[in-house]
Amino acid sequence: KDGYELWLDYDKVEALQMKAQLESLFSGFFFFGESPTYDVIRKELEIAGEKMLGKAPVFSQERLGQTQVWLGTREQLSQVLGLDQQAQILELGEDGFWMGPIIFQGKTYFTIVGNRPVGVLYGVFNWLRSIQTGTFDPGTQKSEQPKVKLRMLNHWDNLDRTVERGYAGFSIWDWHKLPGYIDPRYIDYARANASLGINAVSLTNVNANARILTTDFMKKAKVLADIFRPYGIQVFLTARFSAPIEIGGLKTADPLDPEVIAFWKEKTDELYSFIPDFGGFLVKANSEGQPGPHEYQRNHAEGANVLADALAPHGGVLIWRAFVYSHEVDQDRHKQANLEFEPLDGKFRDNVIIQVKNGAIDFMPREPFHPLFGAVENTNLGIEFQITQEYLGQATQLVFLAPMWEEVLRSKTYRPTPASTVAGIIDGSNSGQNLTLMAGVSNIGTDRNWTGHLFGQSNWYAFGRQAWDHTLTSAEIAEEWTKMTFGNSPEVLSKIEEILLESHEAAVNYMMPLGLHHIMGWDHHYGPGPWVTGGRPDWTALYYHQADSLGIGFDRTSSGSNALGQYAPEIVHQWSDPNQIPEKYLLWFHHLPWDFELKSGKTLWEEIGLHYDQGVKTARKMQETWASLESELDPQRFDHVRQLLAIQVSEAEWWRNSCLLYFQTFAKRPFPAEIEQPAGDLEYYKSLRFPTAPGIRPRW
Ligand code: BDP
Repeated sequence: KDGYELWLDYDKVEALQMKAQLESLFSGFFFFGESPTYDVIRKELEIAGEKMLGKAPVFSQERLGQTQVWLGTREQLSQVLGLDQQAQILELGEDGFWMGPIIFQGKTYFTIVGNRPVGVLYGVFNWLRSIQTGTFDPGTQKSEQPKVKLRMLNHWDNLDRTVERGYAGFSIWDWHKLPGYIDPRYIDYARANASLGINAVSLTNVNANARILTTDFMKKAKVLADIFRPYGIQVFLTARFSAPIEIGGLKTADPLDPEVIAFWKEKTDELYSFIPDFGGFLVKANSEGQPGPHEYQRNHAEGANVLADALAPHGGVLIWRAFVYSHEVDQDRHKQANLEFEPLDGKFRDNVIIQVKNGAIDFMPREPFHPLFGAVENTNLGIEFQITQEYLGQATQLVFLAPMWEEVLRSKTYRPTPASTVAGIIDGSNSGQNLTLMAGVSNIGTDRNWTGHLFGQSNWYAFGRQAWDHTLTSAEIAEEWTKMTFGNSPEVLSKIEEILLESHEAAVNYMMPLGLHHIMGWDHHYGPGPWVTGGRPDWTALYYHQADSLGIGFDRTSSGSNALGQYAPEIVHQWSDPNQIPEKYLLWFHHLPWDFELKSGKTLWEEIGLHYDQGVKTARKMQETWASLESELDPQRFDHVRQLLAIQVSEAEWWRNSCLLYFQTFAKRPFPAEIEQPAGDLEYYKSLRFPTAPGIRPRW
């Protein structure tokens, strides 16, 4: 077992009763119609049947006779569904499904229905999952529909196959051999995504290359779109704002210039001639050196709308990122997105979604939610998470991200209504928006196990499940993934779940506890770098932690940058007070004396030490727990994770020692007696260099 099969390795069903039931069901599937998606379902049932029962499923040609399972759309099954039932299924929307027993002429058929074939596919994957997790009951009815319309992976893949912030090898898109050669991985990738309900992918890096919009590359992208279509997956591409100059031969990319408008229209029309269901463009503009409308004194809405107008006749969506900041702006970086986007509320076309990172800085190990959520009323907002662990241990560390995403999604924004949450804004229930999006920056590459660290798979999985249903808890997702990946043994389950669920807090503790942020290594972002200085101030650590002889932390209250003022008054009120703000966000918003007393009665300096030390201890505990599973797991996966956990523990120690020794130079206080005393000296840690750390962006 090398991890290639992901969570779709369908264990043999041993329980006798379940086995008998499944053998019966697998002896007769009938599809009420035809669709390329049904071919995909047949293939999946073949894989599952072989693996779970050791035999191929039987696909019958007649509705009755030997048939046990019915599959089809609501329309296809209209003759056998009651009117009420049809109405209920219709309510489930484009991607929803219903499953359960239907009694027809005295015989019971286990039935899976969607409004479209892809709904049937989602139902089948859900059914197979329920078998694998031991929750399937053929007698009960179940229906689901996703909470968010676009459940999307963003690949930061370059055309030369390097991956920005990729830690799992190279890009799986082999542009050189496309369109002629179809790597079987494309199909396995589509299958994995569909099993979670992921229905959109942006193939290329947000730091975009205009060449992707040339005819040659459109032909290549078309092949991928054709492969993904039966799996219900739409293709998006990143559009470089200066493409009219770079590949259009124009002198300007001014979005209001008639020739530029014509360029985007022609390019878009051409794309749709190759990919009739093309999803749309994803754009990073005027951020970190990327070109954008500001070069022409136009704002983000003027920039976005020209692309949106080109897409609109085809039903396409324009996703414009809110990740904008500039060191030339005399404002705390935290505030810049709101300063630019709040005044543009209501100015974007209906087919525009603003894609907002979960927090205002940049995918830090923990961030309070982004203040744009709740700050605009007439703008579609989507959320962007980072599945690839750029700031969370890259591919050497096991960090399960579901708890972090859950924390953000459930955060109360208090706007537009007092009960609003981030999840309620992005799924439309609080905001009223119809166009909804959850995006995750992919962690997938050519490594045999897809994600570098085997447990990176749990983050791909968790993202897909939360995008489908953000009410699932991290614990539920951890349980599902563990059962699907390692089987149903109670001991394995409880130990791996424990590891998963404590891993994020552990990483926050040994990297950036109590609201510290952006203190990682320069550029590659690998390892600690609280001393990083020089160059752009907003890329240094000193800008963020502000440690001095008096204390530590970034004052973002009204006495400082007042970024806090961008949140709802309820939050401003609570978080302005260092005694009331949740301590996990303390130093994000407050600069406090080293002797400031925390809820524990200990000083800030002591608590910083205790948190770092606790992080190391938990990492060691994770390592021990894993070691205790040796006899329960296959040697290949066991050893892979064992080795990586040893690296993780040493990296946790490295983080703790570096940060504590460095902060001590300001605090000038001894370390708390109860922690392991940081070994080594600061100069040693500062001298370490990592020229081979992967995933650095190409130079612009
Ligand atoms: C940062 C990454 C950088 C990305 C940027 C982005 O370090 O490589 O280009 O995010 O989201 O976290 O655009």
